[in-house]
Amino acid sequence: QELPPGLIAELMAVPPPNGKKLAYGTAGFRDTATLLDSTFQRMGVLAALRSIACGGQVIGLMVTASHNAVEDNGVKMIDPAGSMLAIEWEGHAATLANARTEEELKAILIALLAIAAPAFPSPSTPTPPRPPARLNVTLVNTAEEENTLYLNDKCGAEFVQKGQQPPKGMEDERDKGRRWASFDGDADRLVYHFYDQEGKWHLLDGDKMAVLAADFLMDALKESGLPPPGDEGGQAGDWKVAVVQTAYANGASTRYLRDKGIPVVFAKTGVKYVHHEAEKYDIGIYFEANGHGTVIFGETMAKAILSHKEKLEKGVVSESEVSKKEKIATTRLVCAQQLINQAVGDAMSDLLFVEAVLRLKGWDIADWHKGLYTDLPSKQLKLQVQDRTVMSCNKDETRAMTPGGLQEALDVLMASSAVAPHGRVFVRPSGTEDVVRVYAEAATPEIAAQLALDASKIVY
Ligand code: 16G
Ligand code: ZN
Repeated sequence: QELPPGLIAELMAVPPPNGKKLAYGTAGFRDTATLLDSTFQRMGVLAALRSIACGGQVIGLMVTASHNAVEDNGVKMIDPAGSMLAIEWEGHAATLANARTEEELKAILIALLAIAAPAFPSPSTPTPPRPPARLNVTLVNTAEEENTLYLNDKCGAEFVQKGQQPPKGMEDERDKGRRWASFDGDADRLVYHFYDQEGKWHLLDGDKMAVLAADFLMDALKESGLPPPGDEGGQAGDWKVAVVQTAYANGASTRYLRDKGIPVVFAKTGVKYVHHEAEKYDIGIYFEANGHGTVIFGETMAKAILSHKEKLEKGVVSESEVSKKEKIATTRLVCAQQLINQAVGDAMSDLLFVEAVLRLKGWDIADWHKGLYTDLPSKQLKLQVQDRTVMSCNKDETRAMTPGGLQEALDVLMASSAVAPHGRVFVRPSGTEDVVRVYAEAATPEIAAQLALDASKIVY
């Protein structure tokens, strides 16, 4: 197995930036655009190798810094199923990105070729793309509309969700009661927002979607009459359903789910962590507050739903009112599975799912906003620190492990009667920027802001 002639020379002509260690982070490489030329070129090469490793299937490269400002850039690799690059390959990506000399480059590429093509598998045929569906939407903040508009500049899911403010272009929207959605640059985040009757603006974030999805799917599951897993003796409740949240989930959403008997588990921030956790369930629902998320159905569950649907259709179960209801609910489960992108959170399919659920419930966005729970006010800060790596957290990032004494000091803050009830604060090092993030929530915006400020003083 040989490298294509001239490849090394081509790569050597675009050296990596001096004195910079490039890392494949939470979602690929992220940096100032001018530092990433060599990385983009090399990820092209790596994508070819990954494709060989996957039997010739299509590999994707997403080129954008997602929600970041236009000076930032990013590149992440997508596996054939549409999911994030297999974790074992993240290390290969970093090694390749940082190789400096001709010898290093050669060694790593030959090693990767050997990993990718041990037995020269024959390429499989890629699945043809499906024809696009039509949806009647009004687009705002498009590049055509205004030449000076940059990606994510005063708009986009991050601007709206983190800043808790409407995007640019919404000035005339008060009193119209319409619902709006904001995506991010690579369309894997979605948040909704609207102005109510009084002209007050409201945000519906990932937590609101998680709860809407969980409510809808739990109801459908109950009404479907789906038999329990296993051959006999089980109960319908033996199916394992859970919502996976991160520490950023609004406490009111967690409480609502638990009160309804829907299990909630926590995972580290980042799609790959929450997705991995959700895979442990028959139905795993995950949405980060920032709008990333989806629903995944386990294999046993997916099969059980389909065979139940067949049984109902064949009339094996009697034609009663009950079975009519069961049929509708089962069809909803089947359709939800087909509509939702189970490979990864996808703003477009999430939007279609939300639209469908609202339609079925007969809800407008105000009903969705009021009908489930009311968000606790929250406040986020980002702190420039000398070295964010001195800070580390436990597995689900709900507690700081180092530096020593930090969590204890935060615990003292949370125990204070001034923040009771509902006061909660946590800190974590960002996985995408050189900062430490602080999140606080409490019964009022003022208390949340004060709690965030007090926590920042402890960090400094
Ligand atoms: C990335 C992650 C997102 C996470 C965010 C946290 C993906 C596709 N994106 O954008 O899930 O919420 O990082 O950023 O995994 P932070 O570590 O800077 O707070
Ligand atoms: Zn994104």
